[in-house]
Amino acid sequence: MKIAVLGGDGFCGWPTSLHLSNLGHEIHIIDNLSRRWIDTELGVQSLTPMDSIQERCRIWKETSGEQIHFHLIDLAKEYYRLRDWLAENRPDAVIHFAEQRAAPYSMISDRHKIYTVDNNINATHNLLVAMVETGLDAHLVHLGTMGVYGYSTVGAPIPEGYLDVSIDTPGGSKGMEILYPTRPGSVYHMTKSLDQILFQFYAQNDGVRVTDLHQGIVWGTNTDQTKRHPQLVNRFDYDGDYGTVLNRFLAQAAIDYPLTVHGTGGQTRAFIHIQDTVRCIELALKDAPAKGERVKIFNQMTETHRVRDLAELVAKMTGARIAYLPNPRKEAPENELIVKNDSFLGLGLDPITLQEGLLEEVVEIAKKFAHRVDRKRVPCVSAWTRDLASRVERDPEGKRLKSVS
Ligand code: NAD
Ligand code: USQ
Repeated sequence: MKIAVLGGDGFCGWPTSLHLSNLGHEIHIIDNLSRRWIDTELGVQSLTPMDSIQERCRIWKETSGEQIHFHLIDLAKEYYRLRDWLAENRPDAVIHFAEQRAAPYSMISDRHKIYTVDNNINATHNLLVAMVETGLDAHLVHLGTMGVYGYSTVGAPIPEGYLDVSIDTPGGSKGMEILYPTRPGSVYHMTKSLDQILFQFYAQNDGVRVTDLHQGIVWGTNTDQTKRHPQLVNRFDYDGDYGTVLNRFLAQAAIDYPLTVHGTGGQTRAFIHIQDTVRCIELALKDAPAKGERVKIFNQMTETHRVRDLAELVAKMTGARIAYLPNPRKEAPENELIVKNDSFLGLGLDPITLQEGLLEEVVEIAKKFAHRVDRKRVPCVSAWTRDLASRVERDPEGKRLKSVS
């Protein structure tokens, strides 16, 4: 297949591009490299040394013999270039990773909230309009998030996207299927909730074939392909805005920094290893919806864990100390989470779970590149409200915190 990977320079997009190229697909990465600019804005860098996207593609060609093409296009701002690229290249599938994906970044200030909404909603909407305008019947696979469901404990498993409800009408009770009600916990998560409505509309109105993958928190860094050459290494975010919880704990343990648990650590979240992310996308591509079918929604996660349990696991494994900190986020201090993921299991996913070996591999990588860590960039300082900001004063090493952006 000819596949456009939008956001293919990112943490999930790069290993997915390599995985699909390795399977023999023709890969075209489209990216505006905004994630690299945000690193510059925040004064931080990937823990692993990433080469330019052009250099990464050159090394992949040398290593595998396969060509990955790169196109610099801003999906949110360059509608006509995107439309013309799709019209000319007519990919069979489009994988859409290209959004601002950090909840803390989306909550830093009014500017960051507006940027996140403008970027994410325009990117998704421009893409859908361009597909309709060019009559492109490609399968659109979008990376959404488990966070659209919210984290209030309902006591029932979270279904894959849809909920059967019964409505009281004057003629009696009537059954209906609706999108699971969204309850986003950040401006970023809110954009993913809005994306769902855009997909629903264009699937219903124009027959666009969409699969929306509600992905949990991705951990790990290497995949079978990124391991093939040091310059194919994946990015690794450890900082307080982009670093996600388990990878942060593993990196913190590697640099002898207290593990930064927010609040009691009673938050339960869904997780998936990066190797399973790329495999799930391969599986989703093989199971495209038909024209006119409703949006397919899969929960792309393999297990759930409580934050404090993860911290205890990493502490036991490495001897790290745990710091329980005031939570900068407005979120339930404790929640239960049971999630259905039957679709991917049915398609043959054999889940990778938290094995010591894989956790240790991340610690080893973090130790190798520990000299690249700026300890001042480790704490989470982006607070959800002004009230919460007043509580987030000191980092776990006792120094006063300040925002960089
Ligand atoms: P990332 O920030 O590493 O990668 C996103 C890529 O998209 C970057 O290379 C960036 O430059 C590009 N991009 C952003 N806006 C763009 C635009 N307007 N035009 C062109 N390119 C643009 O993020 P990631 O971790 O790889 O996440 C990829 C997707 O998966 C995101 O949509 C995210 O919401 C979703 N997701 C990620 C995780 C996770 O734990 N990392 C979990 C669930 C869902
Ligand atoms: N947390 C800590 N300590 C930390 C960092 C985080 O206790 O040092 C806590 C947070 O307060 C939160 C939980 O860990 O309760 C998860 O935080 P996270 O930053 O790992 O994940 P999140 O903000 O939800 O976002 C990440 C990705 C996002 C994706 C989402 C999937 O950045 O792109 O959509 O995971 S999900 O969480 O399933 O919605």
